[in-house]
Amino acid sequence: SLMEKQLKEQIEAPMVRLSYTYAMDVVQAKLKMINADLTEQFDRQVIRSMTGRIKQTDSIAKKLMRKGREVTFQAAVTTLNDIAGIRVVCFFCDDIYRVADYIKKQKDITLIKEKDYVKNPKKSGYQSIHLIVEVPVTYLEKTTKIRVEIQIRSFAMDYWAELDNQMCYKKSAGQIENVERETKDYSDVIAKVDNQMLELRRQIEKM
Ligand code: 0O2
Repeated sequence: SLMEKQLKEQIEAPMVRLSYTYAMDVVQAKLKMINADLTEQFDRQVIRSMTGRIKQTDSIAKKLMRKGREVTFQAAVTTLNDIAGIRVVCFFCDDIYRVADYIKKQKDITLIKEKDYVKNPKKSGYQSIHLIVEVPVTYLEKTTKIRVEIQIRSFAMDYWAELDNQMCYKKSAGQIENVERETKDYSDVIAKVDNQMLELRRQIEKM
């Protein structure tokens, strides 16, 4: 449609994309420092991997429609928190809170919203911590605040989320009763193993 064409033109404009890229780079640079700090402190690798992406225009359009919003650039930049997204995967489930706390302490990154889907998993079984942060991006005289969604999860939570994403999330299979129940059950099983591995690490650390 014309609206989608306009959205595409505006959201894919070089200066817009570069602003989102810049904000993601700032957050990723911070996370690398946090990782170095934590790794030194605990004498083990804390972050396993970190990835960043800019949401594709068709996903932006779909999400706006899902949320009952107009498919416009204005609606996208004001209502969507995850146009820029970073995923941080930690080895252990206690580390995700350490990373989250360190991000929250950074003076140049403002926390807008926090969702703890580890303490309160989604109905699907999805677990992660989501931090929505705002990063100031200055070019010439003008400063724009760019929002970035940081998803922090354990290696085990990531395994579940990746497979769920491939098989169920946003797909009709996710609504089939036994599929829905099984994915939720496996999420609980994985969370149990995740905690047992953490317990084991703590025992080893005491040895
Ligand atoms: P994609 O394709 O991964 O980008 P907000 O607007 O901030 O209040 P939002 O974004 O509407 O909240 O919802 P939420 O649930 O806080 O965060 C949505 C993101 O979390 C999703 O992004 C997924 O990445 C992830 N997620 C949420 N629920 C599930 C789930 O059940 N399974 C999996 N695998 N991932 C999930 P998008 O944009 O929906 O999708």
